[in-house]
This record gives sequence, C-alpha cells and structure tokens, in this order.
Amino acid sequence: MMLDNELHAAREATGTAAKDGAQAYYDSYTASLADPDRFWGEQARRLTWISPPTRIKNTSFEKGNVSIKWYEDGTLNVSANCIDRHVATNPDKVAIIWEADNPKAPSRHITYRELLEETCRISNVLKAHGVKKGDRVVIYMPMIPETAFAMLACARIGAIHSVVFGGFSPDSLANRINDSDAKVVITADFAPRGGKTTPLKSNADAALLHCSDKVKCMVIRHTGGQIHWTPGRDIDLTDEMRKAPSYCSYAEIGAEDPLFILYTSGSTGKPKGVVHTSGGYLAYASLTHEVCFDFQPDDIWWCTADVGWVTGHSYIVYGPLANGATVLMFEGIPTWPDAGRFWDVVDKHKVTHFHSAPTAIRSLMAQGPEWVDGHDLSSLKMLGTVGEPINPEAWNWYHQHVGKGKLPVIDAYWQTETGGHLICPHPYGTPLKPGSATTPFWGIKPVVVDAATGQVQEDMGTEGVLCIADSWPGQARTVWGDHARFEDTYFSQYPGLYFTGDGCRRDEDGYYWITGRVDDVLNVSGHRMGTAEIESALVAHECVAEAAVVGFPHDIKGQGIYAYVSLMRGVEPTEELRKQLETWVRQEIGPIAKPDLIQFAPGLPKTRSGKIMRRILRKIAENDHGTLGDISTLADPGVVDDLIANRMNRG
Ligand code: 6R9
Repeated sequence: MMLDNELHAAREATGTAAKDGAQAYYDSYTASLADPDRFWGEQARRLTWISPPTRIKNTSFEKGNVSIKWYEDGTLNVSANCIDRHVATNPDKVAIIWEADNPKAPSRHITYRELLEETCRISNVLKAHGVKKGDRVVIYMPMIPETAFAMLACARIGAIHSVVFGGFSPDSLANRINDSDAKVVITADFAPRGGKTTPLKSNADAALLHCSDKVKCMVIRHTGGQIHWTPGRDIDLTDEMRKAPSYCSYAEIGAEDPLFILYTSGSTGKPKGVVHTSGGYLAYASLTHEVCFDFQPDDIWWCTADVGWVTGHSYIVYGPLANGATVLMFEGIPTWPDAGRFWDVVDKHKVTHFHSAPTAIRSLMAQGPEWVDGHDLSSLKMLGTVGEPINPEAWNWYHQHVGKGKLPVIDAYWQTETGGHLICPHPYGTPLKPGSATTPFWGIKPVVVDAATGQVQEDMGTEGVLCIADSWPGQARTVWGDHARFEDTYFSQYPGLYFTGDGCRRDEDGYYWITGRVDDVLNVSGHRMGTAEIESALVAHECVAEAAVVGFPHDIKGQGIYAYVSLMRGVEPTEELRKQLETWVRQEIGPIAKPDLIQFAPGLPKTRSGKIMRRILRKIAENDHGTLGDISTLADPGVVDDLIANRMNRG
C-alpha cells in the first residue's frame, strides 16, 4: 500500500512542510555518496567546534586494517554543543520535561540554563573525586533528568560514560564495570517503573562485591527510600551537587576521543562494549534527528526508549539536545496505571513527535483502540518506530488510531553500532510502505549480499544479508579493549563491507525490508539478547547439563525466548525447577532475559561433530515441525521425536 496521497494531505494538514522537498532530499543523498569529504565537511558546521576539522573522512573497512576516523583533527565539547550554545541564545527554553512514573506526581521542567547548572555540578563532583579525561563512569540510573545530567557531565570533562540499563542484574552490572574498568558508578536509590520499584543501589552494592574496591559509588536520592551506605566508597551525589559550584568549564576534546561505551549483545561470548567517539557521532545524531523527523525549534520531542539503550543516547539525549530541542523524558511504561498513559502524556505536554517501538505499539493494540481514541492527540505531527521490524498490522493500527490516518510513520532502522539511523523515510518526501524502513539516509550505501556465495546483489527485487559499503560519521569505532573482536564481528564475513547481522529484502522500488537477525541474536521487545548469554546463564545452574536457546514468534514481544534444557543425571524435571530456572536467569542477566518457555529435553539434536542443530530447535519452537528438513546428519535422530512430543509451543 503506497500512502503517497495521504502523506501529501498530512503535510498540508499539519502545515509543517519539510524544509527540503523530496527532490532536494534525494539530491543530497546522491551528493553524499559522490563526494563524502565535501558533504560531511559541510555537515560538520552544524556543530560548534573549538578547532574546526580540516580532515574529514579517513576510514578503511579492510580486514586487518579496519580504522574509522572522522573529523580527526577537530576539537569540540559535546556538552557545550548540547547545552552552552543554547544557553547563549535561549537560556529559558525548556530542555527537558520530565514525567514521573506516578501520574499524580508533578512533572519537572528544566530549562537550558538549569541543565547547564545541574550538569556542571555533577562535573565538579566528578572532578573533586579525581575523575579525569578518559576515565570511565558507569551510569546505572532510572529515567530521570539526573541521568542526562550525568551523561553530559562526563562529556563535559571528557570522561567516558557507559550507561547500563536499570533492568540489568547485579552480575551484568559488575561485568560492565569490570570490562570498562570504571572508576565510578553513578546510581540512584530506587527506580520506579510501572508501579514497581527496582532497588538500584542495592543492586549496585551486590555488583560492587565483584569489583575493585577502588570503585566509588555516587548516589542520587530519587525516591528517598532507605538504602545501605558503605562509608569511604559511597557518595551522596544529591548532597554534593547541592554544595558544588554551578559552573564548570568544558574541556577541549578531540573529535575521535571516546564519548561513550555501550554494551550490546552479540552472537557469541559476553556483551561487547561498543565505542562511540565525539565529533562524528554528535554530528550524525543531530543531523538524523533533525532531518528524519523534520524537527522544528518549537516541537516537543518524545522518544519512549530507555536511556540505557542506544536509542536513548542518540534520540533522547545527544541528537535532540544538540539541536536545542525540548525533550520529554518519561519514567513509566505504556500500560500503567492503564493503557491510556502514553496518550495522557501526549495530551498533557502537547507532544508533537512521538517515537516508540513495535513492541509497545503491539501491547497497546492488544488493549483495544478505545484507550487511544478518547484522547486529544491533535498536537502530534509525526510518529516514529524503531528497534525491530514492525508488522504491517501494527503499523496500520499506529497510523490509523494514533496518527488518525494522517501522520507519517517514520520507521528507522539502525543499531547500537551505527550511532544513528541507517535506513528510514524522509517525512513527507518518501511514500511509505507499512513494514519497510524504506530508503537509506544520507551517506549510507546499503548492499544486499547473498549469504551463501558472498556475492553482492546488484538487482532490485533481491534478498540476502544487509551490509554497508562505506563508513558514515556515526559509526562505532571499535569494541572497548578488543579491536580484533570489532574487526572479526563486523568486517570479516564479507571483505570490505560492514556486516549488520540482519537479513533484508530490497524490493522492485529499491525499498529495504529488514527480515530480522541472521545470527544468534534475539530481538525481544526491541531488546537485543544473545542466545549464548542466556545459555551460559542456564548452564551455570547446578541442575543444568546443557542448554540451547532460540527465538519463537511472540505476539507482543516480536520474539519470545525458548530454552531447551538438559538436566544433570538424576535431577527430576519439575515445575518447581522450571520456576527456579526462570528466576535464575532473571538474577544472572535481568528480567528481560527470562525464558518464556523452558522445555526439559533428555537430549539435544546434534551433528556427529557435536554441533547443536539450532535450525531444528527453531522449527520446533515455531511449532513448524512438519518441515524439519534433512535430519539424517544427526548423531541420534531419535531425540527429535521426543522434542516434538514435549514441545511447549502448541500455538
Ligand atoms: C536502534 C536499535 C539493533 C537491531 C538491528 C535490527 C533491529 C532496529 C529496526 C530493526 C527492523 C527497524 N532493528 N530497528 N529492525 N526495523 N526499524 O534498536 O539498536 O538495540 O542495537 O538493535 O534491532 O535487527 O540489528 P540495537
């Protein structure tokens, strides 16, 4: 379904004609590929540099020599770009509107001037405790403005932050503190969410038992609930902020100095610390935020992601604040206290841009349209979706009920590693097709590769794995402490190309349709989970001999987690044990990794060389065991019958 006419009607109805027409947009695309140095040299001017770059692009995707540098001789400060330059022109503009989990709690409005003061206070506290340029600071926080202050405070002094999602367990937190060798953890007492609270500080206490005793713990008092204090290690950040000076000068930072590390799941081993640097990342985040959403100065921008994920980094904090936007930050969830909460917030704060995820849309769709229809959503100009492929049914529901059949839905495809959007429509310029992220953004050269032959497919109407042929400024530079792993993960499969890990189809019109991960990464409610991580958590339990984890289609989450577990000899497969294993995984990794279904299996299907045949496990989990294909290479084909007979997903 092409929505060309509807979109033109939308442009008229909302009166927000895109700054550039569609033709200009696609002309810029052509220019960006024809002369990247010139194009990105011009784009660099959107930032305020201390020393403007003269060298623009210096990148190589060649295996063994992967090196990505943009604007390498430029210097700037990211926090000054996100704050000070707006304070100079418009200090009383609201930078952050905060809406609490509890709908009865007052919202907060933080102006750019206040954002500067609060950020500087944290910078000063960090400095007073010895944090210097290049030191790592882990941020384990609720969705509160102080989280953004803390990120920007690190950027101001050149410290590298690593935000850890508040839903991660103490073990996951400890792994990230240790891998990044962090000097400080910034946390809060508790994180309220959906009427429940996560005890962040006590999780941090548990994590820090496994870390160097030099790591300091700074605590924001958010709910004021009772917490344990460890003298000499814990610092009352709320109190120290109050006493700290409200100005801190910003440091001069090289464009290629790291801004942050963000851990993400891969197909093997432990999560990787993806490293983003300062100049290219910020230019790309701010450009995509402005262009892909036709962002205008008076707009009220709301992205419902958590700051613990890359979407929160690029499209709650860095992109919008670099553009001087008013950003709404929401502590709660879509369905609490009821399924009308998102729309209450849109109406209350007159949100113009609403950017969310397919899983949230599907969960609201399941509650019925009446929760949306009763609200005044007339402030909205544009909708966004990100995180996983959106099924056309959810897209249409979103467009019809939230967008009243008029608003464009910007489906933005990208990754932690890409810093910003890779493939997404131009609002009003690109005719939309529900379920397709449409066409590449400026500077992005997608290629579809035949997975079996490694051949680049030149045609339209083709399918394969998605790679990108050349670098763009927002691209991750390395994996923290392990450049070889960076090369190996992204640049070794298809020489000279960046491998996304996603499958895709390019249709006759040149539109891209992401078909999901082709590696052992699951996408559960838009969260990336490595099957290997969940498996190693399961086998760490004393009753478990072996485990294999696969995804299965799930109405709300997109993918659910299906675990096949073989028990140690003599251990009985009971319901109680099943519950224990669920709790175990929650504790080991976090609630998002809890298996939806656990099947006890006396044996797993393996090849004669001992490889687990995941293809078969996937089929059984999908309840599609009629077409298992060739199982003759299995060491013991008999296990398959047992797996089918005892499957958990009889749909
Ligand atoms: C931004 C983000 C990345 C993976 C990516 C892909 C999936 C993200 C998507 C999408 C289809 C979209 N993904 N956006 N698939 N359409 N619009 O989500 O980063 O957490 O690193 O996940 O998410 O599979 O490879 P991240």
